[in-house]
Amino acid sequence: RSVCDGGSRGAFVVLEGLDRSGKTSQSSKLLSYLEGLGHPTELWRFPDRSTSIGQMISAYLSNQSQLDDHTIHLLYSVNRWEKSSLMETQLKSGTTLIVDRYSYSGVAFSSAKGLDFEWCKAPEIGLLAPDLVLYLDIPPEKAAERGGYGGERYEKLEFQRKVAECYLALRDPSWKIIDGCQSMEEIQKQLQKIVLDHVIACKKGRPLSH
Ligand code: DGP
Ligand code: NA
Ligand code: NA
Repeated sequence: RSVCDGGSRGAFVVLEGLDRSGKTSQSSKLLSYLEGLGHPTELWRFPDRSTSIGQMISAYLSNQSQLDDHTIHLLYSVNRWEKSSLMETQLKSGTTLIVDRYSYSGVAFSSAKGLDFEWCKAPEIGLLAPDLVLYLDIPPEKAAERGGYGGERYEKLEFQRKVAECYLALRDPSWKIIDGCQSMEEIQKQLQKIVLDHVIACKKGRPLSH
């Protein structure tokens, strides 16, 4: 469903990958890059821990609370839904959004626990669709070596291996797969080119869809 009247708008760009794949650093570099070129840009991330739902997710991730796998799955989804109208407003006002994780994390991390793949996708249906999905591809072993696992619930090699398999099942040909083992500079160079192309296409009125 197309919701845009064709006017100039921002691009909705999602970065996905395993924990420690480098998404967060690359996202902030993209923000500076686009701002430097004069494109209004915001950095978003999911889970957004600032809302009350986000605080429940954060408590779960730091093992301060226990929740059934289905329950936490739905909370992550609610956390995206509660931000969706603001997201749409910002995009339509011409702001590009660089988003660190989205529905794909939702499906990959929960189906890695063994939840049904289709069940996991269901609550994401109808959310705004990104214009571009960038996947930072890094072997789970390599991510684990980066030594930055902060001790949150999912930051364990065995689990990240399963997440990697689920991302693979989820991938579609429109995703841009970036080799996350390259240098930070090389990765940023590749991301900048792809993202700028999309920012320009969206400015020219490519429709926004659900
Ligand atoms: P981050 O703040 O990006 O480190 O994300 C926290 C952790 O939560 C990370 O291990 C990835 C995981 N995660 C992110 N989004 C979702 C989601 O929608 N569902 C599930 N089950 N896990 C998610
Ligand atoms: Na994390
Ligand atoms: Na992260």
